[in-house]
Amino acid sequence: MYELIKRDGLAKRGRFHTVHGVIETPVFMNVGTAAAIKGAVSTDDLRGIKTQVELSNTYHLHVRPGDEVVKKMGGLHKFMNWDKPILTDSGGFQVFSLSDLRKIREEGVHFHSHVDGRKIFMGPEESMQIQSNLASTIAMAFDECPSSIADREYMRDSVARTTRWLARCRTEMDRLNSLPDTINQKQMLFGINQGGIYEDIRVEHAKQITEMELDGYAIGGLAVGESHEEMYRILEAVVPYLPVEKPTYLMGVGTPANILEGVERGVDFFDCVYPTRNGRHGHVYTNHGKLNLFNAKFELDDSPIEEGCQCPACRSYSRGYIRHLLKAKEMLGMRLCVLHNLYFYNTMMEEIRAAIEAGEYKSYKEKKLEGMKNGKD
Ligand code: PRF
Ligand code: ZN
Repeated sequence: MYELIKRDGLAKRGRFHTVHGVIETPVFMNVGTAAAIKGAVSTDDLRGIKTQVELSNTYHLHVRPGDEVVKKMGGLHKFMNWDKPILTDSGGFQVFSLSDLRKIREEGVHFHSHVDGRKIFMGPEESMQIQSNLASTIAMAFDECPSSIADREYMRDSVARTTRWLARCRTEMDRLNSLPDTINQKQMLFGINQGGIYEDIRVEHAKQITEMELDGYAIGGLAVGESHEEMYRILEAVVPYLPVEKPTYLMGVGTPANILEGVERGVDFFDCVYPTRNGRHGHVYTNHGKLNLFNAKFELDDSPIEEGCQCPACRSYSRGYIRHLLKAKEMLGMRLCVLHNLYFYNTMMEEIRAAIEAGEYKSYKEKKLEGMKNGKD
């Protein structure tokens, strides 16, 4: 159940109630694709860096260790020792981005595993069954994420199929939630809006999926190669057609600037691999822009990544030391950068929520963007 607490322009400050606790929104979900945050970050670490929601992937966990294994181990929460909300992505997007030799049919997608090449079939029912076995808090609908350069005709057909798949997801999720041996019988389902950069297809699809009265609505198929301006244009076109009394989730987005712009256009949930992936490469976010800690100028720098940052890296270590760890390929180097980056994102979301509550979102956003731009290194 989503509670809208305050609006500031289109920006929403909300509270999403789940069986695994409350999510304060806007929120950034921390990505742990295979039930692990890359960079040797434990769930205990997550508790210390303001993480509210962990995100894992249906496709990866189905391939390894297998969703049946996770179910036998008591579900994802118990398996990874995380009792707060978990969102699982449906597998649709990962199948399209990771596997080759895939065939899309009305019943679902036939493809080869990226681990051992074995043949796998996944359709709406399979995706729901896997997510039910994982027992996440929120399951995502099985969708097709078409290429950003798909033509109108392909996009129309694809979106129509995604809508039919959504109806099947809904039926299957209702059935699974009523079974006695289902771990989370209150599993929620979010629908996903598609339509590429075609505003009319997006809006028509948004109207159709909104009728299905799901627990939330995601906007997929963005940040797949189109420009930032195009992404913002699509958000402006489609968000007004999604219900304000439900959460809106912009999938796989993005940079701090993308998130600030998304919030301004009414988005509640975000997720992205940037903080973890960049951290593993020694790229760290600060309020004065991004730093590359491999840079020689940090060799004798005894200040923290960001002055005043309360993350586990900045509280104890200098840029110079972390640079040394990264250069020596010590795992601790990556780990500290990932912890700092996730803390940076989660703290920015906290600031965003406070700014909306204070009715000062626009000025907050502009100041934040200006700072990150000015200090560009
Ligand atoms: N669909 C699903 N997951 C996603 C996307 C999508 O379109 C995207 C696109 N940015 C990221 N993750 N199911
Ligand atoms: Zn820090």
